[in-house]
Amino acid sequence: MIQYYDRRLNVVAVGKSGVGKSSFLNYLCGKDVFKTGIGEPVTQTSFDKEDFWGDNGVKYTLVDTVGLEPGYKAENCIKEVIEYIERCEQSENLYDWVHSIFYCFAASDRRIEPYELNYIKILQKHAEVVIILTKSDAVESKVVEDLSNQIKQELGDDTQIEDVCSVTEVTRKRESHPYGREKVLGRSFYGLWNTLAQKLPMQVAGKCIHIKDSNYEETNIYQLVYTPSLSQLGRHNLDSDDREWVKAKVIDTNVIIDNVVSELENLVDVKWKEQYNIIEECFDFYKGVSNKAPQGFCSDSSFSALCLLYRWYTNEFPEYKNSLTKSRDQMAHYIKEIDSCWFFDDEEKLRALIAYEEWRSSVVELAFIVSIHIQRFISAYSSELKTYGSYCLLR
Ligand SMILES: Nc1nc2c(ncn2[C@@H]2O[C@H](COP(=O)(O)OP(=O)(O)OP(=O)(O)O)[C@@H](O)[C@H]2O)c(=O)[nH]1
Ligand SMILES: [Mg+2]
Repeated sequence: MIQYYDRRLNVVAVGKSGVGKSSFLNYLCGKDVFKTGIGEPVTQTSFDKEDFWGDNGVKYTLVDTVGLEPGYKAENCIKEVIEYIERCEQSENLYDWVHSIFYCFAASDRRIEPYELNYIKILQKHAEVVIILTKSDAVESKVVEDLSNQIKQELGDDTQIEDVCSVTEVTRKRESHPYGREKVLGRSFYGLWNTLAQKLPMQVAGKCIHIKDSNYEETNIYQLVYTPSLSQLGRHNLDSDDREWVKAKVIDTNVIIDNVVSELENLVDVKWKEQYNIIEECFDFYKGVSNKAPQGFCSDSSFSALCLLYRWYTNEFPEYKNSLTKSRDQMAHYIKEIDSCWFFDDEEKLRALIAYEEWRSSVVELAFIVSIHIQRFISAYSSELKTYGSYCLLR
């Protein structure tokens, strides 16, 4: 089993300038390490880090970012955060990934604007997002309730939201003391499993979907499902340009299909087994903090999806491959015949068109079946991991 030395949960705080990101991170780790203040954007550099140990024995790495300023700058900041997440994902060690984003929103702003909801939706595609309603001490509880409802209405009922106060503040009107830390740290717990559920299936099967063609450009297996007919492309006259196009297309498609096949083999034989180390490590991590964690990966829906894929691959695929080769050779033959004569009659052209159609339908069928198998595996695997995640967290 792979040994991971530095077990931890990585959390990145994101949000508009001045909402209290740095104060909140200071409150979480119990130290004044991130600079805070009023007015001009205070935090000037992104991705400054601080480690601390939570009371549950879990190590956290907190990451601060520059505040989102309206317009172009905000979009750039979001892009930088996503690039940071992707950089972290390059690592094979799951404790290097970003597990949660704390999207901070000041409750005192009362209503969240559509552009911010949009940022959250974008970030959700890259990591688990917990929405932190900062400065909740400054508003009535009804405001927090309305805001939570608004967010849930827009982003779904299962959106994770927590209201907090990060500072001690005594004014003539009120006396505020920090609260919300434990709940937030508990929520960040979902992060590791959910990142696994989000990333692992794609990491394992992604290469069967995104494939390099003969020009080393990335194409997608679903694109093959929509391989167009020559009349859809306006190439049914088969003049010399069209014939060149058909030849190039066949070469391209062959490369793609060969690559899909070798990736399928890799998925079934190698990659799937490698995953178990990561999953086991994740189990171990959760067992360390919750005795409710299941002993092992015992559901087998992703495994049976993979078995179906394997069965198809060994029993039926050769037949598909055969008919593909046959129709491809036939088409090459007709195209060559047309190529070699100055005047060809309609019948010759028709034979070539029929041959293209036969080839196209074998490509479409093959791509369709592979896509269905891969999709079935990805969704089974992802929901299985999510289920384990929630099981581990039932306390
Ligand atoms: N009342 C109250 N004030 C807060 C809270 N959190 C932060 N503040 C105040 O809000 C101001 C801004 O806090 P920061 O933590 O610097 O905000 P930031 O989001 O890091 O800001 P930038 O670095 O500029 O993006 C500071 O004066 C904090 O004292 C809170 O929960 N309650
Ligand atoms: Mg700051």
